[in-house]
This record gives sequence, C-alpha cells and structure tokens, in this order.
Amino acid sequence: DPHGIQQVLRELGVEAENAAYSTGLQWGGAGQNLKTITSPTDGRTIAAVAMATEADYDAVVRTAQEAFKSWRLVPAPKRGEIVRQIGNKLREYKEPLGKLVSYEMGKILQEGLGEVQEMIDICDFAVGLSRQLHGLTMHSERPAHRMYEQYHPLGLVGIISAFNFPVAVWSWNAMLAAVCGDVSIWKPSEKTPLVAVAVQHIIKDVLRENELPEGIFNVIIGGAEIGAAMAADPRVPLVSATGSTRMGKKVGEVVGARLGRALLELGGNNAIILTQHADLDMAMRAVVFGAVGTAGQRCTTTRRLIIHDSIYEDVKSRLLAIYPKLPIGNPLQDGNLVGPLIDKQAVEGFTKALAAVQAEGGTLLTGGEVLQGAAYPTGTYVTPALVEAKNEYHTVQEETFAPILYLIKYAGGVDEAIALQNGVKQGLSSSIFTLNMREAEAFLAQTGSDCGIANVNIGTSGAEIGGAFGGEKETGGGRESGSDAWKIYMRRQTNTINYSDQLPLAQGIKFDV
Ligand code: UN1
Repeated sequence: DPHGIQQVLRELGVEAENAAYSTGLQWGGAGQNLKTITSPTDGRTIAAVAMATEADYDAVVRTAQEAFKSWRLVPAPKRGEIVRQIGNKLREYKEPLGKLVSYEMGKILQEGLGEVQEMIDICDFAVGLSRQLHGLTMHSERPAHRMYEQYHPLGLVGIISAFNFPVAVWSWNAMLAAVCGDVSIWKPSEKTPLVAVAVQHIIKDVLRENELPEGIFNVIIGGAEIGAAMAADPRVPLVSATGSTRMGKKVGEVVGARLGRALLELGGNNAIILTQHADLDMAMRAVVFGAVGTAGQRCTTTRRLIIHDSIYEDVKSRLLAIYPKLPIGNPLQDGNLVGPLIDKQAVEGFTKALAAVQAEGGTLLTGGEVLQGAAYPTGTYVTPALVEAKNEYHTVQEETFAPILYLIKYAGGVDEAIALQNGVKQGLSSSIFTLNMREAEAFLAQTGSDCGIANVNIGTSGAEIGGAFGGEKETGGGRESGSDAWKIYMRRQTNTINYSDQLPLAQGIKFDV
C-alpha cells in the first residue's frame, strides 16, 4: 500500500463497499453484479462495487419521494444549516477525499485537493443562498392588487456526473438542490464510483446527526441504463447531466420528450487567443495549465491556441521548451504535473486523434507517446502533444478528451481570431491574452466570443464557483454553480392578490354577469 490508500479508504468508510445504492442512511441492493475498480495510477484494484438494477433504482426513487415530502417543509435557512455542516465535514476530510479523487481518477493530488475545495466553496455559496432564493415583486395595473413571484422546491433532481470531476460537479448540483428544498439522486460515473461512496458516507453522518430522513441525498451506482431510466422518469422533474455531447443529446432528447427539465453541461473545444499584444510570460502558464492540467481531461481544457503570426514562432519555441520537460507520472507523487488518462480507451482516443490530424495535414511537434516502463505500469500515461493544425480540420473540430493542443495561426486583426475561436460546434470556455483594450472589449462584445465563459488574461479552465458555469451550442446551454443557476432547481410561481372589494379584470376587459 505505497500511498496509504487502504488507510484513506478506512478513514472515509469505503472499505469493501459492495452495495449498489444508498438512500442517505442505508446501503442496499447488494446484487450479484460486482464491478472491480482499478486505479489508472498504478493499475491496482481499489475495491469492488455492486451495480444497481432497475429495481434498485425504483427503490431509491420511492425513498427520495418520501424524503421530499418533509424536506420541502424545512425552512430554507435551516436546509442551509445542513449544507453548512456538510461543508465542515468536507473540510475535515479534505486530505483523504482529495487523495482518493487523485488515486481513483488520476489527477494530481493538488487538483484532487482543489476539487474538494471546490465542493467546500459551493457549500458556503449555498448556505448564503439559503437566505435568499428571492423572487421579484411587481406593480399591478389594478388598484389594491399586489403581484409577486416566489420559488418553490421542484422535487427530485437526477444528477449524472462524469469521471473527470467525480465529486465537485455533483456538489454544485446537490448543494444548490438541497437548499432549494429538492432531494437528489446521484449516478456517478461508472469509472469513479468510490469517491461517490466516500462522499455518501460523509453525507450519511450529517443526516444521522440531524435526525433527518433518508433519501434527501441518494447515490446509485450503475451503468448507462440507470441514467436512461432517470432521463425517462417523470418522477424526476430535473435531470442534470455532465459528460459527452453524445450522451447529452440522448438525455436531452428523452427528458425533452416528456417535457422535463434537462440541465446539460457537455463538451468544450476551448481556445485561447494570443494577440501581438499578449503578455507572453503570463500567457504561457495559463496555456500549459489549461492544456495539460488534469491530463487534458477537463471540459474547460485548452484545446486550441490561436496565435498571431507575428508572435507565432516565439510562442512555438516557448512551448517546445516547456513540453518535453513536463513531469509526467504518478499523480500522488509530489512534483508531477501530468497524471495518467482515465483508461486505455482514452489512450486510444488520443493516439487515433493524433494519427487523424496528421493525415489531414497537421504536424506533430512534440509528444504523443504512450509511456512504458516501471514508472508507468498502466499504459495510460502519455506525453502531452503539440500539433500545428488548421481550425477546419475534422479532428480539430472534435473534442478529444486528452492533452492535445492545436496551434493555429492567424494573420489579420482580432476579428479573424474571434471567428476562428467561434468556428467550432462547442461553446464552453474561451479566453484572450492581450493588453490592448480594444481587442479585449471586441472579444467580450456581442460580436465576440460565443461561449458561456469568456476570459481576459486568464486561461480557459479553473473557473471559480461564484459564476454560472456552462456553455452554448453543443455544450448544451445549461448553467450550474454560482450566480442565479439555482433557479432551474425550483419552480417559479406568480401570485396576484386582490385586497379590494372589487373584481376588476386585467387589460380593462368589461365582463358583467
Ligand atoms: C469540468 O471539467 O467538467 O473550470 C468542470 C474548471 C473547473 C470545473 C471543470 N472549475 O476547470
């Protein structure tokens, strides 16, 4: 046990968990179908989890429905108090949980800890929110009438999360849902169920200490069929799904067919524009963190670098000085900046994309190898790749969830760079490095970046939780996390109250009976 993972599992209560679901307090549904979870870090088996059946799913939904009946009656600030306690518990468990995120998913420990911090941050945000959740008041056109709107709890929220942020993205959804008076059902990625089990143990303690009912927070470990059941289930008014555009289209279609709500946070194809007015020393850190951080497996990963031709050679040589020296290896080992990809399939996606882009005319400048040897026992460690390419290449148009950065040249003004940046199907994150005010404002104007996130002199990844997170076009249009993203977790009601002794009609309509 070189990294003390057994100790971490014990601390988090995850020892040999083989139940398929938890409805807050109880684990259940220990079926025959056990799935072994191995670490992309060293290939060792971490634990086995049972996969849920559709009957398990049904049991969870019924417990959640029961919990909703009472949870919605708890005053919102009191719900916030529960979220505050969850945040405190996460502070307590930050080290072991961050370590397990790192070991099970493969991101470096710094990022594993950062992910838990992101959970803590959203808890704090949700606590404050629990005393707000405010609607507006309006002036009625009728005398002695009052109009206002209020937000009520919506019901069951299904959360389908991805392997790359195996706990933070869940917390954005679940903590907002909780203060909004909703109950949540979480289907974590099949690739990273253990961190979900660990988080559920933390939640369970808080529920128990507060004598709250089961079913306020639920987790169900299962395959795509569980996600599909959730999407089709009219008992689940909101399904929040993070993952590939392919998955999101399916979920969106099924939820849409029953006129439910879908909150979709899907693929990105994020670019940084470097104009001739960029501070390149500053830009390089953002570019490298954005492109190789989390081994290129963030939805906000920098995939394209759109570079003015006057600085192109300079940028290229700066990157070529950095890339071959990147410390790649075990993500739990201090000093490494690039961990493994999640699995062999991801490695295949990486090598295939590199072959395809070269066949289209792209030039591989560095990287692209699959590392072998004792330090890389899983065959999932790769060297981040730099490729000279054209924006219109088919391969560049697609999101490959791996560390490939495409260098794209532009010769004209900032408008040309913006057109390239917008010239993809996805619309999540974008950024420009420039010290020129006209260029920066052009990028942020209505004719500028078409993405949900547009930054100046900051990279594409690493957003704070206070802003709304999500994107346009094939990214799915959903907004999670900060700002007013909470509104989708509630139902809005407009109320008009007449305190006169008359019954005037709106629009001045005469209707005498
Ligand atoms: C994701 O990759 O799905 O902005 C979420 C970021 C992180 C969240 C990424 N705060 O990169």
